Amino acid sequence: MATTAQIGVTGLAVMGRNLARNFARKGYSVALHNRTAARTRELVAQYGEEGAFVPTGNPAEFVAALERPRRLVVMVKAGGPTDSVIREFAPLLEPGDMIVDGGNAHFADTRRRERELRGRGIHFVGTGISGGEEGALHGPSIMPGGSVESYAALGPMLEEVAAKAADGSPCVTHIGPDGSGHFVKTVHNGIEYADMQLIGEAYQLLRDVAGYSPARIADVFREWNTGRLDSYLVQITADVLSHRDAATGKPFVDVVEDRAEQKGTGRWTVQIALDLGVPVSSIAEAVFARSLSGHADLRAASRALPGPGARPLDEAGAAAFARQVEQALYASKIVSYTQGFHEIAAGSAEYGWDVDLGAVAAIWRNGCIIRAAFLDRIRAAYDARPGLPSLLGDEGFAGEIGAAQDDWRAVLVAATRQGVPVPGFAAALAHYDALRAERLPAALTQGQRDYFGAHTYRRVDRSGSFHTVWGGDRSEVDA
Ligand code: NBP
Repeated sequence: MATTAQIGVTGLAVMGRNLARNFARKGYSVALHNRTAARTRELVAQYGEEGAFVPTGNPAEFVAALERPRRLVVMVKAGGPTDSVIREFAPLLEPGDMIVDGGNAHFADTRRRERELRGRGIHFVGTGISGGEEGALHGPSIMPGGSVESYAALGPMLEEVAAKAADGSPCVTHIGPDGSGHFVKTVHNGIEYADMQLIGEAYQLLRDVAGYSPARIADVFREWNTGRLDSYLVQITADVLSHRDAATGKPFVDVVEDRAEQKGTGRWTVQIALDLGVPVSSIAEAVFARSLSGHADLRAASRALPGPGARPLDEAGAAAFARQVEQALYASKIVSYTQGFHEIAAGSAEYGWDVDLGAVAAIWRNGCIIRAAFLDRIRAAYDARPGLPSLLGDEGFAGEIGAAQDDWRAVLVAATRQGVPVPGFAAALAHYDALRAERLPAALTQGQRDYFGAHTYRRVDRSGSFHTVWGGDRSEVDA
């Protein structure tokens, strides 16, 4: 077979198919392969007119169809299938070729695969791709990790197919070596969980405390979407809330089971944060909230537990409360992004990736699920101060949170009084207050640990480690 394709995609389910079409529509010749050949045939039959596709029937044909250095994109189910595809294709490749894993891999798997393939001279490019099937087709946000050489060969093509931010720049950047791209994609998804949870809490408060209908709440979200909360998730929230179920005529949101799934990446964000010792409490609460929602038996058994009665607000009170909820949502959002960026900074430091946080914010401005006007502000904050230890240290965000905090606290008081669960808002405010605190009860914790386990403590007034002889005369000794 002639060497004709500039890039190849193996794994032609929704994501791979649409990404292959995106490359072809941008003028690249694209070799196609899928374990089950019918998918390859279907793609060519349905979309063959869109560009130069080179369908192939087996791995050897696929590899032979690619120009060198080969760019081989793998879009199969993450985990075992990715390893089996690598086992199948790597022996057919030559030094300098690239395997681009666009699946949702765990970054530790990506580090392992990159190390193994590096030994054979093959570049393994673990690449986060966000935007779902529409994004894959029209322009996703792309987070590639891997060698500098591989980005030189691949980057220009990724820049063509990626989403473009409002200023025209492509939503892709070389994140850093080995697993950095998949790490950043994982945290993106964790932040997405938090965003969705916070929006959900705002909705529930407007429903239960303000007494608004879903259609009215949709209007509120539409209005918020014209301001600083302007984002894809707020926009689709308004659409979902205004939708009526055709079968019953009821609001769609009232006929959907209130049980959500928590899949790999949200959970990984929290697990990785625990390993790195990074407090991502808002993200963790979002994962736990989904998990709680799925415990149907536990919820059924607890439904009769006592709680406060409803205290309906009048029209003016409800409108004032809605304005407070906007403040609480925005302030909580700043905190959850602060936590997510902290996690990326910690991963970058741990693994020596040197991730540019401003560049990460820039490529999330479009194409991905958390795309939002807000990300331009985050990019500007990191660009102005690349070593910014926390987004809350940015004057602009600190000022906005300062202005929001009274309303934020008032919303939590109202939620608690009326028994509306707001774990995301509450965790975000607790995080904020803990960071502000002059003294934390960790001093007491250290005292307890020293009491029962002689774990020692440090003093505020002298260097060194100390232990108090609790069971004896309570004298203090150097430890
Ligand atoms: P799926 O995750 O559903 O995977 C289906 C594809 O994997 C098919 O092409 C299938 O081939 C192939 N495959 C499997 Br399963 N086992 C295989 C094996 N042992 N060897 C070779 N091929 C195998 O597809 P998707 O939803 O298009 O997602 C693709 C990747 O993109 C996943 O890693 C996903 O996490 C990631 N992702 C998805 C989204 C999204 O919105 N869906 C967004 C971002 C990233 P077959 O046709 O022969 O069964």
